[in-house]
Amino acid sequence: MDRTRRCVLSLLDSTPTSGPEIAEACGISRAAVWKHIEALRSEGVEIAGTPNGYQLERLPEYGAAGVSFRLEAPFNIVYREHVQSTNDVARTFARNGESDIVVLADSQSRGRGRLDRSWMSPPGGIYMSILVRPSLPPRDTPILTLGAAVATAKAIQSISSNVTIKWPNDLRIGEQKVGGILTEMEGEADQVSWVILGIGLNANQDPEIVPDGATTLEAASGAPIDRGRIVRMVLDFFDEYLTHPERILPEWRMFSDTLGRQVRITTPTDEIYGRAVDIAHPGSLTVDTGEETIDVHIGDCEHLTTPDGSGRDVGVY
Ligand code: BT5
Repeated sequence: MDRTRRCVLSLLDSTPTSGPEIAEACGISRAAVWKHIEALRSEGVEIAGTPNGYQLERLPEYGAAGVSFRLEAPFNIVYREHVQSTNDVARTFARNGESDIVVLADSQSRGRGRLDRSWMSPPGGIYMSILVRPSLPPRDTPILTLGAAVATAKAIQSISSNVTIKWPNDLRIGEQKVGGILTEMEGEADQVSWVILGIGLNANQDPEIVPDGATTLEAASGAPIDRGRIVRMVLDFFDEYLTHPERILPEWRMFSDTLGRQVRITTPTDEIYGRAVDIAHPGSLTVDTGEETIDVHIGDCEHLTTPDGSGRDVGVY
C-alpha cells in the first residue's frame, strides 16, 4: 500500500471526513481522493459516502488495509492471499533494492522453518516477512530475531498472559508452540545488506491441522483473532526495537521459559547438557554445564526440567 493511500486510510474515522479535508491533508486532488477510496473499498474496507464525507464502517480483518490502518511503523504492507513462502517473496523485493516492506499472506504452500524444516501454513494463520536493512554487522543479526520474538510475544500477550519464548525463538502458550521465526540475511563481513524476519503464527486455522504439541491463538483465547490488529502490534513493537536494540534482551528475559531450566542443546556439531542461566548479546544462551559456563550461539533446545530445577522431567518437546 503506497504512502498516499495510507494517508487517506489514516484519515477515515467513525465520523465523516470530507473529500476536500482528505485532499488537503494528503496533498492530492479531490478526484484522486475518490480513486483511493474506491481502491480501498476493493480491498475490503467498508466506507460509507455520507453528505458530510466519507465514514469508515468496517476494516477487513487482515490484508494490507487491515494492517496499515493506524500502523505507526513506516512499513509498506504487501498482501498476497497465497504464496509459496513470504520469505521468498520478500527476497525478491530485497534483490530489487527495496526495504521496509512487510509481505503478508493468508496461506503458504512451502512455508519454511529453520534448517529446511517445513512450517504448516494453512489458511487462517499469520505468515509475514519483514524486510529491513539495518546498519549491523552480520554477526549481530540474531538480536533482531530475538527482537521479533519479543515483539510477537508482546502482541500475543494481549490475548493470553501465558505466552513465553523458548530459546531461541519459539513462541509458546503454556507448553505448546504457537509461532516461530525464521531469519535470513545477506551481507558483507562487516555490514548486513538485508535481513528478512519471517514470522509464522497460528491464529484462526483449524486446530486439527496444526502439528502435535502446537496450538492456535484462537484456541487460546476462545474467540476468532483479529489478525490485522496482532500484525500491527508486532510491527509497531518491532520497529521500536530496531531503533532501541538495547531493550530487547531485558524483555526477552521476562518472556523466557528457558532460563533456569536444565536443557539439552543440539548444535550442528555437539550436544550440550546444562542449566540455562542467561542470554547474552547478540542472542547466545549461557549454559552452566557444571564444569564450565559456555555461550551457545545456535542449536535446538529441549527443556529437561522445570525452571526451579526440581529435576522433574517435564518432557522433551
Ligand atoms: C520455526 O522453525 O519455528 C520458524 C517458522 C517460521 C515460519 C514463517 S511463516 C512466514 C515466513 N515464511 C516462511 O516460509 N517461513 C517464515 P523451527 O524452529 O525449525 O520449527 C519448525 C518445526 O515446528 C517443524 O519441524 C514442526 O515440528 C513445527 N511446526 C511446523 N509447523 C508448525 C505450526 N504451524 N505450528 C507449530 N509448530 C509447527
